[in-house]
Amino acid sequence: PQPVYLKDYQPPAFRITHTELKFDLAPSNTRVTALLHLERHPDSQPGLPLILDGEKLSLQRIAIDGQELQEGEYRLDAETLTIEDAPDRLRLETEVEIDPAANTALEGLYLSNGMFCTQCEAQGFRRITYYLDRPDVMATFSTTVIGDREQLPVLLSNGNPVERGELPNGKHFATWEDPHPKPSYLFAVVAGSLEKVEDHFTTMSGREVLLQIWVEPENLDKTEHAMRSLKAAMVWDEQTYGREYDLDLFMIVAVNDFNMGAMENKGLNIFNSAAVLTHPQTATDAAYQRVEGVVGHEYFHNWSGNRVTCRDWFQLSLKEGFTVFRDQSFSADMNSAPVKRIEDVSYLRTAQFAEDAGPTAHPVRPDHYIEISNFYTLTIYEKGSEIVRMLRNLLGWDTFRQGSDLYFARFDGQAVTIEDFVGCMAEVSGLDLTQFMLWYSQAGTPEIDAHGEYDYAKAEYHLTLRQRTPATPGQPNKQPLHIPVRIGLVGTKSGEDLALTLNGSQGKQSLSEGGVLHLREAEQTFVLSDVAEAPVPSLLRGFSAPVKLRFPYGREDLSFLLQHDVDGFNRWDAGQRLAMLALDDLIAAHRNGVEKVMDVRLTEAFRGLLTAPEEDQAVLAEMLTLPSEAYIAEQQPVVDVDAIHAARVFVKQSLAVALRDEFLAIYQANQSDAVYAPSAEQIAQRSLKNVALSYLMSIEDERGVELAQQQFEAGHNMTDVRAALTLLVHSSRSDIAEPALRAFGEKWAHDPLVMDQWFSIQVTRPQPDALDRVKYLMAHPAFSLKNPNRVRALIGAFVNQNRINFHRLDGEGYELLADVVIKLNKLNPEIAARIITPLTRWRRFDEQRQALMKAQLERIRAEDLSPNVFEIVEKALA
Ligand code: B3K
Ligand code: ZN
Repeated sequence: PQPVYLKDYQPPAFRITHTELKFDLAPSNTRVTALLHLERHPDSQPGLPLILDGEKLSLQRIAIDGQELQEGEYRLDAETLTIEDAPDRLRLETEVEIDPAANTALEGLYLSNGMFCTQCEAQGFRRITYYLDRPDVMATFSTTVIGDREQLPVLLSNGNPVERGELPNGKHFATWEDPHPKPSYLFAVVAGSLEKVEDHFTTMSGREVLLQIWVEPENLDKTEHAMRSLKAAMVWDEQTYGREYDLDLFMIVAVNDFNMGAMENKGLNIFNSAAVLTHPQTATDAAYQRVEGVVGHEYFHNWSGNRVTCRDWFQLSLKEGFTVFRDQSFSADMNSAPVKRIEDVSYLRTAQFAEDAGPTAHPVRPDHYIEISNFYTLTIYEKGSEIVRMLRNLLGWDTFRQGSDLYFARFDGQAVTIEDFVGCMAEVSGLDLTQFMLWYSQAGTPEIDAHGEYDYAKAEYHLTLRQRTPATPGQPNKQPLHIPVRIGLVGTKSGEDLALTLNGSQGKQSLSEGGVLHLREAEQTFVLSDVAEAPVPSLLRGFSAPVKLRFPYGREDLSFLLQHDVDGFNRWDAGQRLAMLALDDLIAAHRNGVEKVMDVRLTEAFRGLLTAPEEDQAVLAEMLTLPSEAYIAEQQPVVDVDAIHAARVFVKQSLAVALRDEFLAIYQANQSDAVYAPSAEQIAQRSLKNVALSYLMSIEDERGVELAQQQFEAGHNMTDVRAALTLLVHSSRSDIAEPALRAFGEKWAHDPLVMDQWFSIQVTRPQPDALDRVKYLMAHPAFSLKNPNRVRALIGAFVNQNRINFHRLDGEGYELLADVVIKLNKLNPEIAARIITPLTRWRRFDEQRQALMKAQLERIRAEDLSPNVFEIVEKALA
């Protein structure tokens, strides 16, 4: 397979003004008739042929302006249909046959549990019909869906329903019209035996919108939270961004087999059932929050993505980075804002930083790709969101909002580029964002080394920041970036924030508004004057830029910030840094075979957290959570899987022994019999209680075991049940693990989303039998390699969240993953190319593991590979 390059972008030779589609649905032979109203693009060179995309289609008929084409008047290959001498204006009619039942890739039209559905982004539409399948070709659509009346009573597509009726042979049809021109990737069809819940929304200008959530009948009681989230998202986007919904109908459909979380098809969002269904008995707090976030995300795409879309797929972060930023802000407003920030940053710093440090590192706007499906990455999404957040921080909210308004007004109905977006921000603010654009073109995580000096005599604080971005594949040399560094100086005597006066080339300037330093040079010293007392600097507040910042903090400094920093995020981060210092020592001790000794300062810091009243209980739960093994691994030059695990267990157990009564008190103080609600307050209580329980269970404290068992048996809600079950199953005692596991498995055998949790809990056990369990469970009747949720729950959880067992020194973990990748490569290349990720990181480990991982990558490379897996494996071995 050949790469596509951003620099080769050409506008399309033709455009499509209107698309008429007819689907005659049948599992193995669906007929798709397409009538495309085409005309030559005014900017294109004359005489260019008409080249349509099409894959896995069986062409039955082709006509131009009613005239059947004969062989020789068009050309077909595996990926295109070419017409050399197309007129400047034409109506092209094609009829193709496709096989949804055989579609295990879940791209294009496929069957899920007897229901027809589509996934077209990025290039799935070309598996439905011949088309100009690129985002800068936008057309209005009129779609007729024909299906069996009994088996497919519900027939949906984008836009508004305009007609339905009966047909011979037990069939019926429905016709839909979407008046908003859209690219093919936003097209959708759904047909099945579905039922709906309905609600209404009145937009800010007073228009009535009908809201529908379509699910399989047994899930009708699991839609309430999604509906509430949808209405909240609609209000939020009006109030926050001035964006109103633009059709009379908005539909969400829940589908069991889905590669991603959800898809923003115009007026007809299709969701992975895991991202829409909730019930207190079956979904955890995390699942509730995910549903709220994903419902918001897809809804927000209606403007950031659909009304204004991407010119080409290199611009993917234009819609994804901005929309993630929007959904993160929405969730922050609905729940605890500091906790949301902590969660998002934790995710970024573990997973995205790891991507940046590995062989698949790429810029937020890549300049080439082989398979675009491989670029729905943490870098495009999460780092892309951080870039938009930096713009917000540099401009301030009000100006940023003006820029957003300008962007939507100016480019409504168009397919545009990242320059267009940033250009609006530059225009409204007057800021020069030329250097800032490097964030989109340079891969890798910038590193900042910070040094501070307090000059008593002059009452000045000198902060020196040195930035560098490490080399990434294809980018050996990097330029300095424009980095917003939000800071505070906390007085060591007063414990309070000191006023910030920047003494720069333009004289003294107050930094009180936000305290953002603009780092632009490779090395820059900032002089802060009138600093009345020696301070401890609080750097990168709110994680103002996606960088690694090093500062030689002592443990006293960190304990001090943990107590006094007014920035909730940095207070948490100070705790994480303090824990990291202790963990580093213990990792070294483990490696050197020296006795491990717990850092009393960490114990005392935790004692302080547990006993001093903390206003924000949700933040407290985060502060009591130790850095994950994945995060610790990110900090190591060579990842020592066993030492990391041992050190973390040691810290956890030491804290549990020293603070047993305090944890018990926290547990008891947060127990509640209140009726379940996914409210910020209740979620905070539950997480605090369950963190406390996890400490007690880490030492298998008798009282702890008793409480975990009680909590499991009480069955109050899935959050508590799952937390308790995890602790029981992850313990070393099979006498408490097995009965609980069995009871849970029997109770929920009928619910695939709960069985996913049952799979994950078992295969993330730190006990040595975990790998055998994975193999055993792969043969379980509830497991299927064809279902992405099952694959993620069983295989994904094992390879990503059970590091000591996946990285077993006999290499069996690696072999198991390679076996799965080889099978999925044929069934579902998109999922195969994702699940392989941990193997691609082989250079981060010791020599022995490197060799074992590499051998498995080479074994995979010897197979007949999909472009998806090929691209990733080639990069990993390069
Ligand atoms: N836009 C979709 C991405 C689906 C692409 C899968 N190949 C999900 C989202 O970001 O909303
Ligand atoms: Zn998205």
